[in-house]
Amino acid sequence: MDKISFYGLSRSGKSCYIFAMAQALSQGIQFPDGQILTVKTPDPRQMLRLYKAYETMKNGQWPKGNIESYDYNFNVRKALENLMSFGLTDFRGGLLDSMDEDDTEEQDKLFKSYENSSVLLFFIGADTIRDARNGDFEANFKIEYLNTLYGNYLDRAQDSKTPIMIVITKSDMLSPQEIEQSKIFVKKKMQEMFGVGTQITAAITSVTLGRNLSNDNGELEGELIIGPTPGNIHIPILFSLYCVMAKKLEEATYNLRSAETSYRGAQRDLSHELSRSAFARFFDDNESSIRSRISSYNSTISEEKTKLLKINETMAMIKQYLLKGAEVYINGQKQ
Ligand SMILES: Nc1nc2c(ncn2[C@@H]2O[C@H](COP(=O)(O)OP(=O)(O)O)[C@@H](O)[C@H]2O)c(=O)[nH]1
Ligand SMILES: [Mg+2]
Repeated sequence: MDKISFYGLSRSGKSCYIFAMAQALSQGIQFPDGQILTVKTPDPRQMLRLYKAYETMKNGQWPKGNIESYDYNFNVRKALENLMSFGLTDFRGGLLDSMDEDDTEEQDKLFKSYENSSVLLFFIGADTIRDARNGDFEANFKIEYLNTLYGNYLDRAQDSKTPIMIVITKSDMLSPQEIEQSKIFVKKKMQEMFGVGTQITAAITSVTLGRNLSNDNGELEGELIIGPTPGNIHIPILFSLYCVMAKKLEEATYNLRSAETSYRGAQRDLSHELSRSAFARFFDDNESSIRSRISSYNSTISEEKTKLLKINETMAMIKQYLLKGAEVYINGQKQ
């Protein structure tokens, strides 16, 4: 199972994003070829918890900060075929930036849990960015702190090439122009991730749960819009899927290359075998075992080629969606 890790301080919108995403994507989105992509948990209890949380919002209340951490797992299916299974944890509020001594152990577990992630998603609220742009010290520090957490990840991760995405939440608080300015501001603040020579894929996007949303003592005001609309909520998940598939593509390419090498080696063995005298081969005949090796490499080659073709097709489709909803940089180069 792939792991998608959520970074983000309290009230950055992580829990709300998870509830909205689960609700929107369980209904599915349609690709240009008519195929439907869905993201669903196969666990009835998780499904109920997600649904109840969404219902709370529908009924005009923001979810309360979670006092416990919850694990969720999801299957991503396209035309019913499972493309990816991923797990994510919604950590209890305040754990990531707690300075409480009592939290040290749980916090260490949290930092450790980020290891071996397939993707890192960094959540920053539009309100925080607005304050930071206005020179608010604490808001600036909050963004800075994410850089520190990323440094901590790099320190721990064996594979420091993990793709990352910055998700600006609550984008309904900003005008389209402010969203663009916020992206520029955050990219500058986290410029290490977007620099040349990193070999990593880094992306930035913005999401919202609706229009004119506000929180008045826990009451949700404004318009909640989380239907399967294009753009927005599904982008971080599509990005994750794209990254996981890119990895599968690499694996399949590697398997194909090594099967081709083995195939050529076996072909050489065969011609060597056939060039031996009939007398020698009478006592020690390798032809049939070599031929069966050749045919097994051959079937691996065609299997991997089919796999590659399919992955390529799906990735091309996801990419179209992705580039409409996110800025993606590979090794510092905008795609
Ligand atoms: N305007 C607006 N506010 C949001 C949105 N999503 C979340 N919020 C606000 O942000 C608060 C914290 O969100 P939450 O998901 O609990 O943050 P978490 O601590 O990172 O899990 C919510 O109570 C809402 O007031 C959004 O899409 N738009
Ligand atoms: Mg939360």
